Order: sequence, then structure tokens, then C-alpha cells
Amino acid sequence: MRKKVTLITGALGEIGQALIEALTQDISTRILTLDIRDADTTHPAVTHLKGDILDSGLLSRIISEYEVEAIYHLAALLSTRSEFTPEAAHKVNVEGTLKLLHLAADQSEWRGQPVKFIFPSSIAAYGLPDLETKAKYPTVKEHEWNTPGTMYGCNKLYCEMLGGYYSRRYRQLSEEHPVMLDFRCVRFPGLISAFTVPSGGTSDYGPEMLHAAAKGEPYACFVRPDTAIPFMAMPDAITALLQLAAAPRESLSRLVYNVTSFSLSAEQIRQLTLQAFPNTQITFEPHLKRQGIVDTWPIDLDDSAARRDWGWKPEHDAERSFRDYLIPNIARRYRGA
Ligand code: AKB
Repeated sequence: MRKKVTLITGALGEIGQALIEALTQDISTRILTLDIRDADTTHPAVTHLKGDILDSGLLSRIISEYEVEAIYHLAALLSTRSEFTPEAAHKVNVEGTLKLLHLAADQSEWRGQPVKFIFPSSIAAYGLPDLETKAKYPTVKEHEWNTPGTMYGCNKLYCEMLGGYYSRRYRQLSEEHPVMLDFRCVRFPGLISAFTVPSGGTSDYGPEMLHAAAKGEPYACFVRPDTAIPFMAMPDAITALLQLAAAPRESLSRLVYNVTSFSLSAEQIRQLTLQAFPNTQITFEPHLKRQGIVDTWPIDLDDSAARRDWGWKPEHDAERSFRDYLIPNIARRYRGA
């Protein structure tokens, strides 16, 4: 008999580490993690596989040994990194997702029950043409401005569509299960964790500023002070993934949902950081390419569909994120540094 598992790809990334911690609170959930890196420590409920999502042999071995009930497909190259190597990004972000969608469809057929496929997308799926338009349309709905300017944004938007395509293609497993592949997606804003530092993203200036300040290091922010995009503290991001995964299928009116918590300019993040770490030197040295990317991302997201359909509501607004979650945990992490 194959062991029943929830599969997490890209499991050692920022979202993955926080998600594993949340999922292992329920000891009945067996988790299979996949990442190109070795895991330092593993929980008894977690089996880690080191490998590439593009390795078809590895994916076949997974299917032969495990019955995959749900997939959190987190593996991706983020926006800045994807601009250095766009074709490699396309391979990982699109071909990797396609392979996982196939695996999920296959597993669903075998089980006679849809596999849940939870996919984090991003504000990078939006592309506003210029700063005037960004200011004129500060809050965007899911169907608006779907003209991404980066390879990563194109990859995310296309994979959302692939998720929709495979859900429709394999529709109607039985009367009881009207869809075969249960694809569900959230578009995240920039995420900020107190415990990990992101790499390769373009919203990274927020978390980088805070972590540098807590370490007592100077920080040169790579975007202008007036640059504003939405953000979210990591615990809320994990809540969003888990709530969306748990929502009854019939309550979902769409496959892709915006979720957000608060929007801040880089200067506002600087001020909040200085309140906690007053001796930090934070300067602005905008990087042409990275600034160009963030300028195409919206100031805010309209997440009313998620609020209505599955009760989404972030616990942390900007004040609470900094006061209760980010500052105390980051300060503790680097105490003595
Ligand atoms: C990135 O900056 O690439 C990510 C994202 C906004 O999806 N953090």
C-alpha cells in the first residue's frame, strides 16, 4: 500500500518552512517535502526528498511510493532572479508546474477523488504600464492589469491559467466529484518573515531592511522612498494557504484569489524600522531594473472575493505585524549579533 501524503515542493524556501511548521501541528498529516537542497532537520511526520521538480524519474518514483492527496507547489525562481536567467526560470516555473499538474491529475484518477493543488501566485501577475496609471488605479481586482512585465510574472499568470485548463480538462470525475483536479490559487503580495530572509525577489527590500537593522548593519534600499506595494506577514500567508485549502469547493466562485494585508511605501517601512532600531543607517540607492519591476506592481490588491468566499481576513495589519510579530522575533533572532 502506498503511504498517503501531502506533497510540498520548494519546501525549504521561506513559505515552505513556515508551512511545514503549521502542517506538522496536526500529527495525522504525513508530509513529503521536495527541494533541490538537503534538509538539515526533519520532523518525524516529514519525509524529505532532495531533487528537482523537472526530474520525471523522481516524480514517477514519488507516485510509485506515495498516494499524494494534496500538493502545495511552492517551488519557483522569484522575480529578480528570473530576470537574470529567464529561460531557466521558465523551465522551473512553467515546465515544473506542468509536471506537477500532470502528477496531480494522474493521482486524482487513481484515487477516484480530486487532488487539491494549492498554488501561490503573486502581485507580479500584474503589470501597470507607468507610475501615473499605478497611482490612478491603486487597488486592483484579479482580472485587471494582467499584463506582467517580468518573466516570473508571466510564468505565474500562465500557470494560473494552466491550473484552470487542467481543472476543466479533467472535470467530472464522478457525480460526487464535479472536478478532477482541485486547483486553488492565491496571489500573494510581498511576504515578510521574522525567521527567514528571502532571496531573488524584488519585494525583498522590506524584509532585508528589517533584518539588516536588527543585525546592526547599514542598508541601502534598492527602490525609491515613495515606492509602494502591498505586503503581508508570513503567519497570515500560511493562514491564507490553509484556509483556501480547507474551504468547501462549492463556496469557491473562482480559482485565483487576491489576498493582502497592508500597503506601505519604502519610506514608511524605513520609519517603522527606525522606530525599533533607531541607530540604523538606511539609505536609498534605487536599482534601475529592480525599481522598474516594482513600479509595475500595484499599490494594493482588492481581496474582497477571498473575504467573501472563504472568510479571508489577515490577523496582522501593518502596526500589528511590526509590533507583535516582526520586531520582537527579528530582534530576538539577532540578539548578540
Ligand atoms: C518577488 O519579489 O519576486 C516575490 C513576489 C512578490 O512574488 N516576493
